[in-house]
Amino acid sequence: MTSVLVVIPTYNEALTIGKAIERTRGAVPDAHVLVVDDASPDGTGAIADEIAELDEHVHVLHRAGKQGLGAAYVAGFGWGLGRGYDVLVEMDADGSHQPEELPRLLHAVEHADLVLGSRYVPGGRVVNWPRRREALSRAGNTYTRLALGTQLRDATGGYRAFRADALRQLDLDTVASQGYCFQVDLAWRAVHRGLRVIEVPITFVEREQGESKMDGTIVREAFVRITQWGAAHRARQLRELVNGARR
Ligand SMILES: Nc1nc2c(ncn2[C@@H]2O[C@H](COP(=O)(O)OP(=O)(O)O)[C@@H](O)[C@H]2O)c(=O)[nH]1
Ligand SMILES: [Mg+2]
Repeated sequence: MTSVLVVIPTYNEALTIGKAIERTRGAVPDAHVLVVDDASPDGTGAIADEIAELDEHVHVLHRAGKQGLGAAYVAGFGWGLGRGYDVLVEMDADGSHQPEELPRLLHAVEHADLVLGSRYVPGGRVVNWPRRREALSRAGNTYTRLALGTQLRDATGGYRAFRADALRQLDLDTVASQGYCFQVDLAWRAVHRGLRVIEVPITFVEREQGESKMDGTIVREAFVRITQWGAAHRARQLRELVNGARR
């Protein structure tokens, strides 16, 4: 049977983490959950520890301080790959990603290397997001498609399932992306390697409790890095074209 680890990064999610774990355990009872907490000042890590003590399917990885979503996932994936899970899932703690949709992602990853939960394919939806936030997300995805020349509709989303053997091919030790461009980074690495990446529709629901950690630094990092990856990709294509013409 396939063993599944759902990795949930947290920073100040004391209000949401309990519910996220409970819903995940209910939706996919066989799966294990790993909370990766960056020493949240609001005590999220201690709440997760209490749950883990009572439930052997729940684990907690404590990190020294806030180092960004990307670093938290790299650490969580390392933990899970080292323990031999077959499938690793990314999921937010804040209720935006609905655990009840996870069985569909897990079903899809039986025939793919990476499944992206997608807000922007037919059937996908965004609920309660301020219009500005949705516009930013859509613009980010359009820019990503143009810069990298991919077909992906939602490369910035954070609800995904990876096959472990696919994840091992993505050279996680070289990932430097800290914020949400971590998501684009991994999707791009997977596409670039020729892995099977598919999108399945999800309904993303804006959080009702706690606060978003999204800020201008995260948006700028994403813009700069995606532009660099795109330029490097175009330069490579151009070199191949010139070399091909010479031959
Ligand atoms: N461990 C860790 N988790 C983080 C960090 N930044 C964000 N998160 C978590 O990543 C998930 C998505 O963040 P969120 O603020 O909801 O982003 P938004 O949905 O784009 O507004 C949540 O579970 C956060 O608690 C971080 O620096 N470290
Ligand atoms: Mg959120």
